[in-house]
Amino acid sequence: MKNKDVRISKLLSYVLRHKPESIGLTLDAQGWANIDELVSKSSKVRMTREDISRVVRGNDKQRFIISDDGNLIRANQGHSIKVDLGLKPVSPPDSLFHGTATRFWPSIQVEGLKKMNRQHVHLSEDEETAAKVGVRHGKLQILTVDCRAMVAAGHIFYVSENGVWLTETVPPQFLSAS
Ligand code: HQG
Repeated sequence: MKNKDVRISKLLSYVLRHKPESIGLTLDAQGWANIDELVSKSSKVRMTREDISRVVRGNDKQRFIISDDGNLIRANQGHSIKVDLGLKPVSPPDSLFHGTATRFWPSIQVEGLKKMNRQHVHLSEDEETAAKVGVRHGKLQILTVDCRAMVAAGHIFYVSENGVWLTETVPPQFLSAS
């Protein structure tokens, strides 16, 4: 991705997931922002509607989605602000993965996986994706989540538009280090 597009993508992540008010933007209850308003309010990172649709199409993780009428945009997941993504419970595979840093493992073993600043704990279908998520934090630690046992214990899973698995919390008894 070009430098300019990376800057746009980062700005979109920041305002659509975390701090819309930083540019005076308001999201609706479902997390949607009006694209024209976003274009006019984003003064530090200048962008056009065309820039936005190019960044949304080319995004490696499909982080954003544009509404069918082309007027609205929202992040598919990763929010720290409260939005209702309208996610429906989905039956997960038997196992999912979570990539984290080795230094977090002692505390995770005691507390389980918590959602920290986000709305959900994020889990991946394959170890490769989990590894990419984990190395962002330091020395990689991959954890395997026993979803079968979690479902049996009444835990609920969701999957975002871009294939990230989401759940409220993963208690330590469902985690193993690999
Ligand atoms: C850790 C990126 C200590 C947790 C990625 C993680 C993902 C604990 C960190 C998405 C803990 C939170 C989310 C506990 C959890 N004790 N540490 N009890 N419970 N943690 O960034 O899952 O590029 O909020 O293991 O690709 O790393 O932004 O979550 O290391 O999909 O689109 O606390 O963000 O996507 O870190 O990443 P994060 P995450 P984007």
